[in-house]
This record gives sequence, structure tokens and C-alpha cells, in this order.
Amino acid sequence: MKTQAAVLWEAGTQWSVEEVDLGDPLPGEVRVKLAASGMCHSDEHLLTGDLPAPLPIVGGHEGAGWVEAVGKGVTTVQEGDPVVLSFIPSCGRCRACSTGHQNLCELGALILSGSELAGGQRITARGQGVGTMCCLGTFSPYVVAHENSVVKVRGDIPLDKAALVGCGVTTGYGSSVYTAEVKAGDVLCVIGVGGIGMNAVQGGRIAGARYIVAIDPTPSKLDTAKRFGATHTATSIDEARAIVLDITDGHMADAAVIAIGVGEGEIIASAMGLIGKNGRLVMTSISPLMQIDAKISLLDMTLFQKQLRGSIFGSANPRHDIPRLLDLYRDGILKLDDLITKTYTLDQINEGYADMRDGRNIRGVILFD
Ligand code: CXF
Ligand code: ZN
Repeated sequence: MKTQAAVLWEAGTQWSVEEVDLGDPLPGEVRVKLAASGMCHSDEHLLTGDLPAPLPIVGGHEGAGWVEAVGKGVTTVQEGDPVVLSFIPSCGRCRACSTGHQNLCELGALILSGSELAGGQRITARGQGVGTMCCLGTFSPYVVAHENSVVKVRGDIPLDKAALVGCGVTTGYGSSVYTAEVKAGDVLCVIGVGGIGMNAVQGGRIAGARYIVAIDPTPSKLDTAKRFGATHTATSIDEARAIVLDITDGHMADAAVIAIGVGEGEIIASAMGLIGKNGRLVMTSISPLMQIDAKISLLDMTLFQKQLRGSIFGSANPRHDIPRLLDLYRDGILKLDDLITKTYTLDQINEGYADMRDGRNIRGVILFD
């Protein structure tokens, strides 16, 4: 079928919204008519070249909609089902999936490959094959995806909100709750409170953290963070350090999450300074591929048993956590409505990313008809 999509042809340029050809679902795949797509920072990383993926590519990996057609052998969803697309596929069978680490499914190796999970490419434009971000490509009203990337959800959830649970919400929430293992009474610092960090803040609140210190140079984001559960705010790590010293009587935080837009090695040592003995520092930000240097006090790690942990999809399980987080939303525990700063049409995608770059958006969302 013919449809529209935002295609990146060359790093350092802009998204080009144009007509593309989308093939029918192969065995194991479904076609989803999207209601909405979140505009995550990771797609911006494609544009800057920080994330390596073969180009051209249809961007977008945070979407929700309705199943419109199913390929042969699909068993987990049927036509008409409301679904959220997960940026991490999970096969349920590989070593990672079968040991409870579905966020590390072996199929994850394909999400930046430009190939679909069932093999090959479903999209052509200007007479050539086009890949899809995370084997999805949600910057288009229609997506053909493997059922391993598709999670059925309840019919009473607004799908523009549900879309965010396919990446940003779960990544942030899980970074605090699962990766950092924040528990009732803990003190948590969140460095960078955009689309991921805001959810790390609310994850901490839901887990029962005693104090949550939100750190960001943008005052409007700090104001929003207070509504999401931050008890204290700071515009720099240094400022936060003084606050944490004071509120913990010098014991420092139990956990910290780094959720800044572009990960930097320079930040690790000062972020480590926010946590105390047995503290967990979680690296959730995406850093440029070639960034391999970090500043870190190794003796500090040993003597105080501090831990630096990486986190992908917040160590969460797509099939379990996507419906579970939406249940928390229905119950009024998880905030989704206030995450959406502004909505856009697909044609306005470059405007939306300019707003993100300028710090105006927590999450921009593209709405489809
Ligand atoms: C990213 C992680 C790296 C691959 C693309 C998606 N996660 C969330 O935005
Ligand atoms: Zn994302």
C-alpha cells in the first residue's frame, strides 16, 4: 500500500515526509494503523549520527494503534486489537528471554540493522529499500511489524498516551524501579528530566522513595518534575550534591539515574558523588558510539561498594510491563497525560524535534487520523 513516512536519507539533514510503499505483512507480521507516535530522543540520535543505523530509514519507535491485518501464523493478536509497539522485540525463547531478561532478547541485535525481524525490508521509497527504526518505523500512519514487537492492550486506554509506554515511560520508570532497585524510603537523584528522566522521577515516587532530587538546567522541566514527584530540584549536579548532603545527613543517595539527552563520560564521576555506600548509579542515556572514555573514581567504587549499572528499556519486560504500566495509569498512579507537551502532525515532525532540542518539550507526540 502507499502511505506517508518521515524518512532520514542522510545524517545531519532533516526528516523528509514523503510517499512510501509499504509491503503486506509476511508470516509472523502484522500491519498496525497507528493512532500516535512519540518523538523520542533516540530518533534524534539517528539524525546526529550518534546512533549508527543504515540509511535511509523510517524513524520512530514509540507507537500505538490497532491491528489492521495479520500475516500467517500470528497467534498473539488479531484484527481490531489495540496494541502498543515495543521498541524491544521479545521472542520468549532465547537465553535472555527464558531467564527473565526480555529487555535483552537476542532479537534486539536487529533493532538498528535496518532489517525487519522477519528479514528484508517492507518499505521502498524513491525506488530503493528503506529500513525502519527498531524494526518499527512509527513516523508513518501504518507500520508492518513482527508480532514479537507487538503487545495487546486494553481497549479503554487512550492510545496517544499508551504509545509512550513503548519506550520512554517504561525506560524511565524501569531505570528507577528495576535497574536502580529503588525501594520505600530510598533517596533518588535523577539527572536530566526530559521524556525519560520524568518517568524515572515518577518511578521513584511510585516505589516509595523518601526524597527525589530532580536535576536539570531547564527551570520549566524542574517545575514539571515537582508534579511528577520530585521533592527537591537543582540546576546542576554540584547544586544537587549540597542538597543531598543536607537531606541525608551526609549518607548521600541510594540511587541515581542519568537520563540526559546525550550521555557524556565526563559526568560519571560527579554523578557517582551523589550516591553513598552501596549506591546504584544507572546509565540510561544514549551516548555517541565512539564515546568510550569516562571519568570515574575507581577507588570510590571499591571502598564504598558503589555500582554503575547500564539500563536498556529500564530492565523491563515488554509483555508484562506495558500492560502493567497502563493499569497503573488507569488507576491514577502513573501520570501519562502531563508528559505530552505538544502534539504535531507528521508534516510538522521537524518542528517537533526543534522544540525538543530547545528544551520546550517533555514529549512531543505525532497524532494520526
Ligand atoms: C533506544 C536504545 C538504543 C536503540 C534505539 C532505541 N532506546 C530508546 O530510545
Ligand atoms: Zn526511545
